[in-house]
Amino acid sequence: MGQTLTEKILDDHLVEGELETGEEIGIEIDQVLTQDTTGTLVWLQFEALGLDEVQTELAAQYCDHQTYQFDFKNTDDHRFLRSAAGTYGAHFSRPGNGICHNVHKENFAAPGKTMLGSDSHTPTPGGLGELAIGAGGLDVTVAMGGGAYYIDVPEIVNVRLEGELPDWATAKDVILEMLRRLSVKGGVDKIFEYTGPGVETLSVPERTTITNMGTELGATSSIFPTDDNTKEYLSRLGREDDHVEIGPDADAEYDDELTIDLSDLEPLIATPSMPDNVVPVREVAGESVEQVIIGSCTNGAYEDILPAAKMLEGREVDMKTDLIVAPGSKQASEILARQGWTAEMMAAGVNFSEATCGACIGIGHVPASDSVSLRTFNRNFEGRSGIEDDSVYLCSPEVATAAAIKGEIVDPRDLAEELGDLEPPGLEMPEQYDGSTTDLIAPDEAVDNELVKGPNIADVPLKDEMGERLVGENLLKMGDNITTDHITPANAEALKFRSNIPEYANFTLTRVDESFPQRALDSDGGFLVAGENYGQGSSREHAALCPMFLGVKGVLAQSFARIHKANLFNFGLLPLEIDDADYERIEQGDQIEIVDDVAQGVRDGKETFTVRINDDWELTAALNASEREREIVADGGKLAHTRKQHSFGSDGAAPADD
Ligand code: MIC
Ligand code: SF4
Repeated sequence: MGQTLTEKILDDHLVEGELETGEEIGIEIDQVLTQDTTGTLVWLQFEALGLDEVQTELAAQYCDHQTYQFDFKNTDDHRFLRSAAGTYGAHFSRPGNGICHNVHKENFAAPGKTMLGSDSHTPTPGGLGELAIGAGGLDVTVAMGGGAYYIDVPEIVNVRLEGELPDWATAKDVILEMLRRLSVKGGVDKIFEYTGPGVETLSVPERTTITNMGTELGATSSIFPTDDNTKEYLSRLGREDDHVEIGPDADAEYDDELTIDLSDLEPLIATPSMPDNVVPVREVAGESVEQVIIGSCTNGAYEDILPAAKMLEGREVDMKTDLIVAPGSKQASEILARQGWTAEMMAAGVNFSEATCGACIGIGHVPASDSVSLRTFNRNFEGRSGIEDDSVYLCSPEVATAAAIKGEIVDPRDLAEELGDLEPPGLEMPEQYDGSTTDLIAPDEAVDNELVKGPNIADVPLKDEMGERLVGENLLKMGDNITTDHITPANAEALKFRSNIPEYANFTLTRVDESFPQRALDSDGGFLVAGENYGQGSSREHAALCPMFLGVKGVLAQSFARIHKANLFNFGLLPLEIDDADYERIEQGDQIEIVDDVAQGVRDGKETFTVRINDDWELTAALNASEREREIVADGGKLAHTRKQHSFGSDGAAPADD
């Protein structure tokens, strides 16, 4: 039987286990990506494990999320990251050089490689045939130390693309169509492999828009085969040597299949406040728009900004609307500036930002109260923009620019008809991506060789081994699709404490219940209860670490998002699954006791636990965990577990993780 592309790459990197759907395997990681708001913990944990040199082929540390440096704490984080990259042997991308996924795509993404990144949109280079997976920081730390990455082999879904995109429909509409069909939890534990005749009609930048936003499906990763388009793209980047021809065998068998006829697509938009609330743009046309932002790791590339520039030629941004362009990389900014497009756009009313995540997580350009903001981003979770009752829509650069011109949501096809001379801009790449690389410091150019820690950089808290008894109060009952932005927000006020867990913990779940951190601290510890897809969104391990710091011992949920569940294990919190009826019955404030010797049960492979509520009734909760995850959680988390299993020599000997 032939292999899928995913199976080929996994097979090539397999160090443990059987390549069977649902089985846990260990794979070797070639490349590692970290960014500023998750990277500080990654390096602190690298230090805590006693490792002294990066063991992967390549590691790159980016500074992209909080580049405005509102507080010295952010700047200290960046200085610490530069010192860690220099000390341990990673590339360092300076603040302002661009968003990790964009800069990585331009400089390092390579077909056939595996990558692990401490950011949920790590799968972006799947558009170039790299198998890239987002994970919690501690998993990234261990991989960077040379340890395997363990994962249950996901289902591999064949997404067959047919036809060709019509005018004004874009790659963003392909992924919005996937979200419309499958929802934000439709991709959990799945890898989407794109195949079919439609693939060759899409350029690499279009493919990376799709693989980037595959994360919003909850997917483990998304990947395209390589072809002449990949080769050409790499050669424009000056990296033709990285090209490898890879794809699935003709007789590959998939776990599932779906077809998208590209020629049926039309401009789509995700309405507030979930990326899967997708409708045709025409359904919401006429809605007045006060702010439009073109940028982010999904649609902030040169190829995304140029269409906006072309649409604005000879036109102006509507007077009631602000149009902000936040390029994904400084290279994109530099090339657009040299070509004169930046000046043209400025003259048309565009406000140019530095290359940063910024507004995507509510840092800068917070929308006005009671207003509509249209963004080319990937997430519109309620409140993420920096104001609680926000109204954020997600769309392509073409739809965004049309709205900026008209001052209201409009299908660009209708605007073109109204204006008479508005042509579909299409997709164009520069002859060569020839921006300067001064902001990327290679390991052999490192400027530091020891860690530099500011006063806000604290040690990572540890948890004790799991005991026999697990009891406590139900501290908070939540609904479905609780995001990591609800658990540990990423706005400017909170983000400066990403390297200081005791301080950051004060923000835990305050977006659901302001009194939560204090109540949790005042209690003798307890549990969280949630509905479906708990912990969707970001890879931030803080969403497990902060509750742990406040005394949370476990989470009872109907289901979990993949990365968050791994983070719960990694920090010693028990993720238990409960059914609908028990979820309905259990109430906030209830006393929860997990019956029997919990630690022993976890280690012995017990799959269900009896949970006594208020000494009055009982429910059965399931623990879906591998042997390895059971040992990790029972040891009190991965840091304690890894230390217990191995001692690392001063040569940076690799932790095998089990
Ligand atoms: C996000 O888009 O939510 C983030 C901010 O990039 C996060 C990472 C973080 O929380 O620092 C992600 O996607 O993992
Ligand atoms: Fe940055 Fe937004 Fe992309 Fe996250 S989703 S990496 S915050 S641009």
